[in-house]
Amino acid sequence: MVEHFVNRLRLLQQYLQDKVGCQAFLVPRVDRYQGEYVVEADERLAWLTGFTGSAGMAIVMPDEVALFVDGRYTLQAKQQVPLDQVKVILSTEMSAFSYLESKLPNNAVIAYDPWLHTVYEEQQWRKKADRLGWQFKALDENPIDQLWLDRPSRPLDPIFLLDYQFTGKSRLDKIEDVRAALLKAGADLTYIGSPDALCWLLNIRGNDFPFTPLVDAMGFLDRDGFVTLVIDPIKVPEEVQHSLGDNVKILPETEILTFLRNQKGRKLLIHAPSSPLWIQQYFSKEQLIMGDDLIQLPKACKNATEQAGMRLAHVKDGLAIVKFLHWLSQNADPITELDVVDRLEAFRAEGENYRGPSFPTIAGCGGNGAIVHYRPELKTNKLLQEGALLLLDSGGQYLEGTTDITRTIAIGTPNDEHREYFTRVLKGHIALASIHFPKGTSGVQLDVLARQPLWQIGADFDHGTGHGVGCFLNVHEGPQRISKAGSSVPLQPGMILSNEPGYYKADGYGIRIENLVVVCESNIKTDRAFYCFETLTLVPIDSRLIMIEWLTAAEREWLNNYHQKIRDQLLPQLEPETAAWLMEVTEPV
Ligand SMILES: [Mn+2]
Repeated sequence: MVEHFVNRLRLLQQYLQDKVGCQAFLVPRVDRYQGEYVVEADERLAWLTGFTGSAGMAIVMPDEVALFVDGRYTLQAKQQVPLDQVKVILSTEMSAFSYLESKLPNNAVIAYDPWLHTVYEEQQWRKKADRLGWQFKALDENPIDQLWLDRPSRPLDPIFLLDYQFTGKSRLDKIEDVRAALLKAGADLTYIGSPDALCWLLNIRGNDFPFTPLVDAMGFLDRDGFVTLVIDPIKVPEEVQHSLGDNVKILPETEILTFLRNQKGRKLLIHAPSSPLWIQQYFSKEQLIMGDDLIQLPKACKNATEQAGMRLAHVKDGLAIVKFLHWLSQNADPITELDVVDRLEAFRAEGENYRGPSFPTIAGCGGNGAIVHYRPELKTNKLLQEGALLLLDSGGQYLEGTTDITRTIAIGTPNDEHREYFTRVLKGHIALASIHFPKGTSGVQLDVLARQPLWQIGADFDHGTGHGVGCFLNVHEGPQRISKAGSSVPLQPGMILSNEPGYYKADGYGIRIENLVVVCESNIKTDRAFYCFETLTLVPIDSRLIMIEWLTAAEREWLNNYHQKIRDQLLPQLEPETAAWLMEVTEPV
């Protein structure tokens, strides 16, 4: 298998030498949408090098290839790429550009595909390029696409409309709001390069990407309220086109160049971190307005219908996981991590309007649980062993909403170390879940609440505490976030985030407790605007792992109220045996 990649790399090096004439060519993992999941036709980095991780970039030089990955992927990259051809480099130890600086002469030519790099990236390059005299050369065709003879075609699945009962706001109302912001920014049109933004705006969804119901399309919103939807027309069924109405013009990708050339003298608003350089090429400096993504924030603040949908999705998800946990507690046969993944998926699939997992399920037993981005495969698959902890992080896509939940489950009897760390993680989780905070507070200010019980003993976890979550969209979305180097965007009512502190002991175990929360108006008596979180996730927390005597009265009350809420919401829909089990594991402490 590895020989494939050796051959492909050689072919590319030859092509670059013969047809491009450059000292380096950049091959990022991202596609033109800069998203987390890409369609098969855009898996260029994997095709070229064998590396299948979700982030990374290769630099191809005439006699050397380097692959830059983050800490999650060094091991995986070294297993997948031909190591005698490709040097795997940890990007936090050396950036791609420091590396280039050590390798390339002044005045070197660095080639790139302008669809795959953003305006923001280019601004960063400029600083280096000017000093070193490097020339960045945008290529009209990606050389990999020329060499990849059996490249899969782009997905042709039809798009579908998401009904008002799920979206709670019409396409026209959304367009009108975003248009108002566009006029305020003094622009004539804006580019919509994130498929989730486009899907939200037009109330459409699709089946093009794994784990997320996005459409392989981009768009432009005009100051006159027209949306140009750049998509293969074959993907738009007649009745959908009819419903989209006259405000939405379908434009085949082959005509995008003509469309852009027709924008003479008009001002384009672009959001530098999400706009590909390709778009920018067709506008003069005077025509470009660098500004905000106009859709990200309104999309993040879920309306009442979306919030109700997210609650309903969490009832269905809660039922599935409770059935799974009950099954697990009854099961006496040996089971593996992959059995866990399959069984959980089968329970989720019973839910109405379920559309599949929202990301690959993480089921890590013992030491596997300590690998934060682990996902079980045949090679790593472990039996669940007596005395170990199982970390189970999974989520579902339902027409009503998206879920993401982690539970840590004791297999048999946990030891004191497990219980002590679990209890600290739980205390942090509860502190964040029960905080009231003034309007204007951002996630970066709240992050420490979830870490304090760990910091107290010199422990920590190396991931964010919370990410934004879309509504039947991406399981990871911005601008809201709760983390150390957090976003400074204030948390606003309707935003949905995860609350997921953890603790990991390498080769030992992983602990994480993750619920989704929605930002709400606080009911404490004050003359200021105060917000709080409502927890959406409805799955019991394993009380065998809690040092009850370590909890304060308020923490015990939170746990008991949480478990009571789960009983109220789930019991009416459970079979007697499962209901009895749920009663038992949600006994007040
Ligand atoms: Mn999460």
